[in-house]
Amino acid sequence: MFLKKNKIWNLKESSITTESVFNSRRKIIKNLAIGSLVFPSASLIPFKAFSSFYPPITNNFYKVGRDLTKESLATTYTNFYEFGSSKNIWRRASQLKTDPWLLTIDGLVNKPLTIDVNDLLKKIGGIEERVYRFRCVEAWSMTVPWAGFPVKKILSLVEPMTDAKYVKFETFFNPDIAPGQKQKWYPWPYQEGITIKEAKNDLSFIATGIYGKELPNQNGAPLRLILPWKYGFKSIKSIVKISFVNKRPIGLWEKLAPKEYGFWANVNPNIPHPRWSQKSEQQLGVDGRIPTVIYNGYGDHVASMYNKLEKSLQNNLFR
Ligand SMILES: Nc1nc2c(c(=O)[nH]1)N[C@H]1C(S)=C(S)[C@@H](COP(=O)(O)O)O[C@H]1N2
Ligand SMILES: [Mo]
Repeated sequence: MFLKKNKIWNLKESSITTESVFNSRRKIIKNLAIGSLVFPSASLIPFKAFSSFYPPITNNFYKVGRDLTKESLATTYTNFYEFGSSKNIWRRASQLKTDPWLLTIDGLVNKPLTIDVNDLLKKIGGIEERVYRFRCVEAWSMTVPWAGFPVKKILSLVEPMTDAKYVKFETFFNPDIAPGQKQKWYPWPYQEGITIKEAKNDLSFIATGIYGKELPNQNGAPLRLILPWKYGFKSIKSIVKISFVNKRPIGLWEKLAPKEYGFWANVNPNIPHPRWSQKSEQQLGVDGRIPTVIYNGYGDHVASMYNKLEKSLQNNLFR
């Protein structure tokens, strides 16, 4: 119907099946100041102190088999509920000050750390570029070059203790600059979690850049998680804290709607979201839909992690 005649990246937020449908069900009046989207030129993206790390060297190990999404789409059609529940919050997100930016790494580690992101990148020894597919639970997808480093480098830095079972990530909390955080029905700050095993997987990535430049704020500056075999909501933006814990973290979406947004959230076309199918996806900027692939096509690298799951987590398998 509507979706066939209109491209999702041109649609009003209210007309697509999104996480925000949840809001309308709760009779929340959404802040929809939407006309048509206007795309910025790349030159509008501000440069910060760690621009000296760019452009990064490309790591071609992971193949995508798809064309890159246009940069103007990937940087203007974004989910960042701290700045509002519509996709076109990119202008508003420019209010976030991302330099300096302190990251705290704590919990069950031998060497806890609070460090500025610039110093962290120096300590880690620089960044690399990887092109990944990215699939949102709302069934849109993109293919973009991220710059950053594997999550496992954080583990080498802080040395998790043996009883650390999960890694919990937390976004900033600052309602003065992020108006979405004045909406008290969300359990701010945005949180997400993965297992230690997942954190050690080479695919798990912390992005600091996109398209050969630093991340624009709307894509999660100055550092965000990227887990290309999981639905996009796991890829938490603008991280201020990483904690090593022994209890399974509960993400913001899982807290709000546990039957719809579970812990694993591995991309799986055979398990529909309770309110829509996951069988196919709409690539940003590309006409027509393509079939969605299990683990978003990364099964060779990740499937073995899910052979033997803890009993308590099995009913939370893919959602
Ligand atoms: N802090 C925070 N991180 C977040 C979100 C958010 O609202 N807040 N949205 C998530 C969702 S639902 C998706 S699909 C991706 C979108 O990433 P992108 O805007 O860079 O495409 O970010 C994820 N990370
Ligand atoms: Mo998403």
